Amino acid sequence: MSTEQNKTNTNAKLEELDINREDSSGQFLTTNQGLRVNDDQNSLKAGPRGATLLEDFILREKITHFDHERIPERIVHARGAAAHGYFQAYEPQPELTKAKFLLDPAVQTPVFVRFSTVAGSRGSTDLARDVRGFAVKFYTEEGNFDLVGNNIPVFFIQDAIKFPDLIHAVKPEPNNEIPQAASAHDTFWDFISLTPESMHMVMWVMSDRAIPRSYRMMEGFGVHTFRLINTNGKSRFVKFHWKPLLGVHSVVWDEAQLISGRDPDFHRRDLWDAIEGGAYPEWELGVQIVEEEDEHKFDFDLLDSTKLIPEELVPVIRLGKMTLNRNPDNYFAETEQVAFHLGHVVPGIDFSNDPLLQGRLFSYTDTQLKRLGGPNFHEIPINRPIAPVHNGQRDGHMRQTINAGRTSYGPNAINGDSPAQAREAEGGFVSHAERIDANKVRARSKSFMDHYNQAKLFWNSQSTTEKTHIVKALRFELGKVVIEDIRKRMLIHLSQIDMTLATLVGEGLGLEVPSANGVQLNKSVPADANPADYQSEPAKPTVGSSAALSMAHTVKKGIKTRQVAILAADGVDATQLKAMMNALSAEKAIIGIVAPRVGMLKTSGGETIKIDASLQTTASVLFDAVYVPGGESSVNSLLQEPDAIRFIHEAFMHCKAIAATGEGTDLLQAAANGGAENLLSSEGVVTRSETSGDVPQKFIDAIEQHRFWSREKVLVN
Ligand code: HDE
Repeated sequence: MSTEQNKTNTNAKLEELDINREDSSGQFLTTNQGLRVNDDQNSLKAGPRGATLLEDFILREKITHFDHERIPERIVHARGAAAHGYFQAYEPQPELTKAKFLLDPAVQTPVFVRFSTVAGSRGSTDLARDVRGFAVKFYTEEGNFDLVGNNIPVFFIQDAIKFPDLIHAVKPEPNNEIPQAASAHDTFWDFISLTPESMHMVMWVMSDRAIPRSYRMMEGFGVHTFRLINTNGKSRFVKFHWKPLLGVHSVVWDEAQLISGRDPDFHRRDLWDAIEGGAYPEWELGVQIVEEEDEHKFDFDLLDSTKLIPEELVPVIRLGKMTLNRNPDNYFAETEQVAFHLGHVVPGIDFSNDPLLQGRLFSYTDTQLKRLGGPNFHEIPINRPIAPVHNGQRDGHMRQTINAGRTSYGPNAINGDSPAQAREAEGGFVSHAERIDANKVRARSKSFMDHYNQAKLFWNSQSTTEKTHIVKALRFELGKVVIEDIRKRMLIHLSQIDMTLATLVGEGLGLEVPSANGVQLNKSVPADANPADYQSEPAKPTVGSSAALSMAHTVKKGIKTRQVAILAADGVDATQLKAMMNALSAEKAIIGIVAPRVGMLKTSGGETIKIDASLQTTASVLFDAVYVPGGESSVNSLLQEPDAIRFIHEAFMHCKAIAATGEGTDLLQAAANGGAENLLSSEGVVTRSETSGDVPQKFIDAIEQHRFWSREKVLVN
C-alpha cells in the first residue's frame, strides 16, 4: 500500500479485509465445501426413528466445527472490545522519528484498537476494579506498529520474571476459582503487601481510574520508556500517551458494582453505540521526550516501569489524532483473534532496556502460538499488515500464503537472492546500536529501590474527593481480605506513603497503623541478598504534586453521547418534555424514555412516544443524568413505583445531575423523604415548579460537570 493510496481517505486495512468478509444475505445454505444443503433440520437416519448413520457427513461437519469453536482465552486481558479507525499526524516530525506514519500529515494510517480489563475471564463484567488495556495496532506502510499500553501510566512490578506471580495472585484463587474479576481477596493483597514496588500502581488502581465511565473517556499510556530514532539516526527516550478528547471520567464504586449486575457489557456497549451513532471516539497521541544525555537527571530510573515522568518535568507534545469510526463485523474474527506484540515496531521506534519491556518482547509471540494455534497467526486477516510480506518462512498449521518458486532460503542465486535485505535507506530496520559494557548478573538496580515517592506524589496530586475514593477503595478491598496480617502489612506500607491515608484506611478496618520499625517491608528479595539492600527509603516528607495526575482537572466540555434518562408515564406534560428533549438532542446527548412499562406512552397533548426501557429493565446507573417532567397523572403513576423513587435516590447518591419541572419535583421530594434529605437544595439538582423555562440549559450545564462530589461525605481534608 503506497502513501499515495493512503492519502485518499479510504482505510487501506478495511479494504484489504474485504476479501475475507462473508455476507450470507440472499444466499443458499452450504457446507464448508460449498455444497448446497437441502435439509438442515434432520440428520440422516435408518428410518425416521433412527438410528443416525455415520454416513451423515453434513451432520459430522457441522458438529465437529461446533466442537472446536473455542480457542484459549487470553491469559490476561481476556475481556475486551475493539474498533477500527485511523491515525493522522498533525505535523511532520523528522526531528523526532523517521517512522513514516509520523512524517506525513496527509496520511491516514489505519488502526485497530482493543480495550480490555486484565484479571477477569472473557465473560466477566466490564466494570471490575482493574487496569484497562489500551492496545493499538497501526497498519503502517512500513509494517505493523503495536502500541500495547494501559490506561494507567505505571505498572505493578519492575521485572518481567514477577509477572506470573502477580497474575496468579490477582486471578481467582486456585482452590475454588473465587472471586471472578476482582482484586479484593487475600492472595492479591498478600503478594502486594510483600512487594512494595507495586505501591505506586496500587494507588492508581485504588483510584477512580480503575472504574472508567467509558473506554472513550480513558487516557492511554505506553508505560515503558521506548526510543525514537530520527532521520539522522539520533536516539531519544520517549513515553507514549493517549489523551481522550472527551476528558477522563469515571463512575463511583457503588455504581460500578450495580452496573456489573444491570449491564456487564456497559463499556463494550458504550463503545459500540457511540460508533454506530457517529460519535467517533478520539484521542491525541502525545510523547514525552528525554534526550539521551538527560537519562540520569531524574530522581527515578527511566527504565523502571513503576515510575512516570511528571508532565511538569517533561511536557507532553501532541503529535496527532486517532479516530475510531467503525465497529468490527465479527467479534471472534477481529477482536478475539487480533494479536498484539510490543515487538511489532517500525523504523524510527526502538526499545529501552526496561526489564519489564524486555520480558514482554518474549511473551507476546509465545502467547499467540498457544492461543491462535501456530506460527501463522500473522496471516489471520486482522493481523495481516498492509505492507507486503516476503521471507523464507514456510508451512506450519493453517498456512494461507501460497509461496511460489523454488527458494525459501537466502542467500540464493536461483531467485536472484530475493527477497533481498533492505538497506537502512530503503527502510530496513536497524536496531539502535546502544553501547553496553556490563557483567552478566541477576540483579535489581539500586536506582529501582524507591517505592514510595511516586505513590506519595500521586496521593498528593489528588483532590479531596479523589483521596476519599482511594480510602474507600482500600477499605473495601482490604475489608474483603480475611487474613489480618495482610491488612496490617498493607497499613504499614500505606503509612510510608501518607500517615493520614494509613490512619483513615485503618479506621475502616478497625485497626491501628502498626509501626514500621524493624519490619522488613520488601520480601521480594533474592535468597542470598542482604534484605537491607532491597529496602526502600520512606517517602520524603514533602513531595510536590502534579496536576496531570488528577482527574479533577480534566476536560469538561459538552454533553455529546451522555445518556440522559427521562422518567415519565401516561399523561406526561408534552410541552415540558418536548422542550427538554429538543435541548438535549441539540447537544447530541442520548435520551432514554424510562416508564413503568415498555411500549408507547401518551403525553398530555395526546401524542404517543416510544418508551426506551421500563423501570424493571434499566436503572439509574446506566445513565449520566435524569430528568422528571411534570404532568399530574404521569408523576402520580411514578410515585406509585418504588423503582422510580429509587432511580432518583440512586442518581443523587452517585452525584449525578438531576432535573425536574412542574409536578416532577414531587418525585424528587419523595426520594428526599426516602433518605436523600438535602436532595432538592443540592448542587447539580435543577428544578423549577411551574414550567420548564431555563431548566434545560441549566440541566445541560450540570451534566457537563459530570458529577457533583460536594454531595459526598469527605473523609480526607
Ligand atoms: Fe501484557 N500481556 N504483559 N502488559 N498486555 C498480554 O498477550 C505480559 C504488561 C497488555 O488486547 C498477553 O496477547 C507480560 C504491561 C495489553 O490483545 C501476554 C508482562 C502492559 C494486553 C502478556 C506484561 C501490558 C496484554 C496476553 C510483564 C502495559 C492485551 C494475551 C512483563 C504497558 C492486548 C496476549 C490485547 C496482553 C504478557 C505486562 C499491556 C500473556 C509477560 C506493563 C493491553 O503475552
